[in-house]
Amino acid sequence: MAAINLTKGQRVEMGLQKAGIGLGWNPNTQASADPYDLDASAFLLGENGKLVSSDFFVFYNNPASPEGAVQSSGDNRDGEGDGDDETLFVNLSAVDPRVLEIIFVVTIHEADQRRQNFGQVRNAFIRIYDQSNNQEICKYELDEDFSTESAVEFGRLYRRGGAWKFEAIGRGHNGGLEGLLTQYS
Ligand SMILES: [Ca+2]
Ligand SMILES: [Ca+2]
Repeated sequence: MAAINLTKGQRVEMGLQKAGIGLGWNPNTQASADPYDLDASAFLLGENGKLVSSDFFVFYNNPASPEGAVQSSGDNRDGEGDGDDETLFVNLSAVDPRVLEIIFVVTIHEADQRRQNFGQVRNAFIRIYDQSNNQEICKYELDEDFSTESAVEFGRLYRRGGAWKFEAIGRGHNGGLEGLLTQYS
């Protein structure tokens, strides 16, 4: 079980309107000849626990959900530089009413072919924060908590009583983004 770093979760759960999902990592040229290309993606699910439609899968080839409520900052392919290298911006007040929960995942692109996992990536993390005050709600250190894995379901935002709440999941996988897509389609 991975360590979960929950800080001031209760307060942030109330009235959370705009959230940022920040993914950061740094290159490690000693561990692999190929760059480490981590990707943050989102599945917007309806009442059956499946994607409302394929357009509601936000990833590097579909950088925004149809109603614009989830938008990607773009695909960073090497993690050069400090801070968040990829961000998913979520405007909860704009989410399509058919969407009941949003699952956030992080995967390593072509991890199997490149024989890569999170343990090899330097300073890899994923976090969720409240955009209104930059307060962090939850953060995983991917290289420590999921060292042998190449895909993690980070957490989910879900509707409850007219408000949105965040729940940390922290479930590692090795099936890549394709495996997760199969699960939620
Ligand atoms: Ca990427
Ligand atoms: Ca970086």
